[in-house]
Amino acid sequence: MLKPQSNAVRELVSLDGIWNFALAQSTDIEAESPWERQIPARLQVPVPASYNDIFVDRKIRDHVGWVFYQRQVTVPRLWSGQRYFLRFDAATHQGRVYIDDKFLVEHIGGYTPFEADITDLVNPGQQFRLTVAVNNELTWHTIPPGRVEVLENGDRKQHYQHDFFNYAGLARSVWLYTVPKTFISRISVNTREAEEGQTGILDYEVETSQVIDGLGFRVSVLDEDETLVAQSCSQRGSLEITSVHLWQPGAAYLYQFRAEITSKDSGEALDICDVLVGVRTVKVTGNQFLINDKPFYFTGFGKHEDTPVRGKGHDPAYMVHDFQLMKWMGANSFRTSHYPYAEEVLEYADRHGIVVIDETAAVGLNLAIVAGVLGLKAVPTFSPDTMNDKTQEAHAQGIRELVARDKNHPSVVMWAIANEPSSSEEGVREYMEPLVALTRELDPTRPLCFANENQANAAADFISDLFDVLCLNRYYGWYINTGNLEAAEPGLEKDLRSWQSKYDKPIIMSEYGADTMAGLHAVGDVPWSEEYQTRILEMSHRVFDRIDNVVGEHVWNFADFQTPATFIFRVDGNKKGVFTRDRRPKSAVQSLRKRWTEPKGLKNGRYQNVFSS
Ligand code: GCB
Repeated sequence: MLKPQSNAVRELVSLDGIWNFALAQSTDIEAESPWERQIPARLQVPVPASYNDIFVDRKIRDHVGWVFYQRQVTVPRLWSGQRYFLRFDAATHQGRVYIDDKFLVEHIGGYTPFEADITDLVNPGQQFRLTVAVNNELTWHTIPPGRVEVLENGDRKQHYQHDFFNYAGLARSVWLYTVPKTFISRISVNTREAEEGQTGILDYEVETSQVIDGLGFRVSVLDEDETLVAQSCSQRGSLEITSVHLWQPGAAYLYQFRAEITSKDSGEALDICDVLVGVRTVKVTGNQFLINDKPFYFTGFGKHEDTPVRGKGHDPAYMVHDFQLMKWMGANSFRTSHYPYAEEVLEYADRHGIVVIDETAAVGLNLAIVAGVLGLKAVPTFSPDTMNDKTQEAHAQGIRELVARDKNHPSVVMWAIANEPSSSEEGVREYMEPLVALTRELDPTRPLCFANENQANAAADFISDLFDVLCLNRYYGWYINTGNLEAAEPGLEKDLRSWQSKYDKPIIMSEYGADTMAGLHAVGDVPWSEEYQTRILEMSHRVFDRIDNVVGEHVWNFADFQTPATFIFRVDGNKKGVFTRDRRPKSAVQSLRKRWTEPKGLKNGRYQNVFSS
């Protein structure tokens, strides 16, 4: 889905700001129909932001079910003759939109955009009441999954298996935008290098809202100096860029790919749509991950979209600051754990040469872990009563929407289709195999991975052969061998070697680390101290350097983040960040920075990090 844009022929109006807000009084929102009237301004919320931490009322923070957002919107009179759309960058986890009294559109899936054409519903110059109902409930048939329990007093409680707070609402921007009557509706660009290297090839396809008989069409590619480097009049084909500037990790170069519908007579542009593309290749060969045919070593983090007050609300200041901190440390990459991030994040990564592993919201497909933590009898994860065909279909839809939104971003080098699914349980292969096939069909150019959890070790796991890269989440020294690094080091090494010898695929350590209270210092291996976090990371690095197939290390986590209140083993959230939630460094940052910017490179000089000083 194309991101809306403003240019000579398209207009874009932000509907961000302060909206009126109300909680649903029951589960039957049709009976309440709040869209039929003005929601009073007694409660107001900012958009974009999760609503949970904005108020002081626990009933709002922990509300389970529907909430309503409302504001007035006017379609400019000058938009006559155009088509106009409402676009929501995300509604977490389900959104229903109403224009005055009328239902417009529904979308399920909390981290991907949706939109609807309202041209035939609202006239230019007309004001309308825009109401968005947003539901935060997670069930066995949503991605991520969860379960709602009805308590004795009738209150409803949301349970879920993932380790981050279920922030909800309109956490990303809302837009009103125009396109001409006949418009460009989809652009897909894949890039590669011609055999001889100096030439870049763009394989592209442009869809229009209707067949453009009687109109002209052109695509043009401009370099960063705005020089035209390739052009064509065909809606699909391949374009060649000679003396191409490749998009490289740490040294981005973006071409502007412009599609235009034109007047046959004058050649004037009737619609214009731009996407920025980078020419680069990604490949897995043997035990290497290659970007532009060069072995790449991932340094960086699993992250979260999580900041104080805003929850998962997209915030450009935090976004840019996080990228600055990562670059300063020599982090060349991150994983969008555990859901697709705001598209602005990918645009920034494209622009600055940061490599991204792009993950779906399929986290918590694992009833064994929670049972283990709480000492309960495990319920089967994959069964008609738990994760079933409907869950799989929601997951497939999540993959379709992720690939559709992000496939043109050069920063995205791999799809992670799930985090820690129960991959040693019966039924996992039947569940995952079709999803792997679907992702490969949607995008044959990028490798695939999932993040594997410790219980599904190399001997027990049923699905790793389906993937290109082994991403392992391991907590030696923390959940395993707590406080005992002498035992943790050989344990981690044995574990990694077992994967290496079984599959001989590239291995990325997609999570490792330790909870750490900023300011707690201790001599010796004292869990929660800053020194212990550093020592766990350094122990892990010694092991990675000894294992050939390890091609990357993503520390869990970049920053501390909020978790559900019911997790009493968390103190105001997960503290595995190397930065606090307000982005102050813990001492591990210096050790990581030293390793990742070491001029002699990583793995005894085998890999030069792009941010090495
Ligand atoms: C994991 C999960 C991540 C958790 C982390 C932890 O394996 O993938 O979501 O936050 O462990 O800190 O326990």
